[in-house]
Amino acid sequence: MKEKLQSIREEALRAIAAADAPESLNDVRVKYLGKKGGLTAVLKSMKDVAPEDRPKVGQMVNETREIIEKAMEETKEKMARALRRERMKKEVIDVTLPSKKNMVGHRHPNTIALEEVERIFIGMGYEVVEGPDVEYDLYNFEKLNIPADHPAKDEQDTFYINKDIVLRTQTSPVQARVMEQGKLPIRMIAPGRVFRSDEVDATHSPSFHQVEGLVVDKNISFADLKGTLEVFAKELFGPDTKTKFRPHHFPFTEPSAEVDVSCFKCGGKGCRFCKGSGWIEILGCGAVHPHVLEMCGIDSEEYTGFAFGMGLERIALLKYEIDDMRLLYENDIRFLRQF
Ligand code: 2U9
Repeated sequence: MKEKLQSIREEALRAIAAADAPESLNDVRVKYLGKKGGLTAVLKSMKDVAPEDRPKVGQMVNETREIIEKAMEETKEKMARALRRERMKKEVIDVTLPSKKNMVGHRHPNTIALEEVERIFIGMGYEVVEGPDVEYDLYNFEKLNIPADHPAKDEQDTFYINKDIVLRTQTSPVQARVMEQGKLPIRMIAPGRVFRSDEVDATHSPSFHQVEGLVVDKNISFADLKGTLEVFAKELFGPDTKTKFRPHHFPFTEPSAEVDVSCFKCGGKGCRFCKGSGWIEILGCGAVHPHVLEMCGIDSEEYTGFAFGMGLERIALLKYEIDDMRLLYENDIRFLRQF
């Protein structure tokens, strides 16, 4: 019996030493310590051992089992340590690698254009004033010298909430409200969303944005208007930009003009971008009509003013050479992330 146990122990220790993975260690455990293992077989043959020898044999079997289990445990830990070292080598993190780039949002071209226009006029001492999108007909039209029968008031151009209330077609009502407050002088711009019943196409949208400006003080002249808009144009489109004032008509300003800037692509020689003219229209302006001053409670004998208005999308489209306004509203990330 002693020789048998000796041979089982040596054979098991050899098998443990030869094991190269936890699975083969387990095979050894099953083969020698399991229900059908060598040691269990010896225990089952105990009935053939003389009763007086059984305690001794049982002790020898237990000693053999302990030796095999200890060897297995040591080998198992050695394997685990080797496996951990292997993983530490493979799964090393290079902390010097750049971090994963998170998706960062982008400012919309309209926002960039608005912030640029606001920066220029705030730099000239203007205040930025906002007002309601839903506006009384009184402020959107009548106070601006747009009489009841004016074509702009027709339903096809204006969204009416009811006969007295509209979606504002321009941000001018904000200026009228400021003038009514009677705090003079005024130097302000009014950015905001406006609404016109237009079909959507490459240059029109029923909802778009405007920036209008208003200066009211003593002795304000058309020369002040020209000088102000020349500085604005040079700031926005570059120091070599030239401006041209073309006579025009608006009910709320007299005299009125439309302003062109020399094409910033060809410097005024004429190209595809400016359709060969060398000039690009950017805004309208004029001296505030005295009747508008009076309707807003300002004495037109003592005070004069000038005003201007521009479409914000038009500025953005020009500055970024975008040829279709609809791109500004489709929220296509491939377009927006370029800005
Ligand atoms: C008051 C008095 C006068 C605002 C002005 C324009 C000229 C103008 C258009 C530009 C493109 C509207 O977005 S657009 O279609 N606007 O040309 N706007 S003068 O004049 C005012 C405003 C308020 C009390």
